[in-house]
Amino acid sequence: MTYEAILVAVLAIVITIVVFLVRRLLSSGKRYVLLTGLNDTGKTLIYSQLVYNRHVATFTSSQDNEGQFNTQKQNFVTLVDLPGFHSIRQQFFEKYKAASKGIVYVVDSVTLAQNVRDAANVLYNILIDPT
Ligand SMILES: Nc1nc2c(ncn2[C@@H]2O[C@H](COP(=O)(O)OP(=O)(O)OP(=O)(O)O)[C@@H](O)[C@H]2O)c(=O)[nH]1
Ligand SMILES: [Mg+2]
Repeated sequence: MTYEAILVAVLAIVITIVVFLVRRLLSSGKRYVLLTGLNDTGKTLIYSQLVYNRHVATFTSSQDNEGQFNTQKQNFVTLVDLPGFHSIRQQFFEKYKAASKGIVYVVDSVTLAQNVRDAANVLYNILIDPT
């Protein structure tokens, strides 16, 4: 093997390590998985099933719920159930979006046909958010 080939290989390894470390550093502050969507789509119900393993009677949320979900691989994910009511939905999304590593957008297949325009708008605004 020539000297240049060894140099290129070492350089490739160094770049890979640097990219890996930078990505880890950038994602280290991200710890939430958000449950969002229109109101009455079943977010709080899904949250209570995943966090408490219980099916509860719910009411329209006016606050956020934060809890730990234990995945099959014994990792804990901090799940956040956000209120879906239109006048408060955005403020709660703003509160968590920068620290979120994933977003679950919940739609209710029964009511989607009536709400498809709103559901699409809210999803579109999430997808174009530069954060
Ligand atoms: N959408 C939906 N609702 C269900 C389902 N099964 C039961 N529900 C009931 O429908 C209601 C809506 O559920 P929630 O989980 O409170 O809805 P949400 O998305 O948290 O609503 P907001 O907090 O207003 O954003 C509750 O009364 C549920 O118990 C289901 O499969 N889909
Ligand atoms: Mg709710």
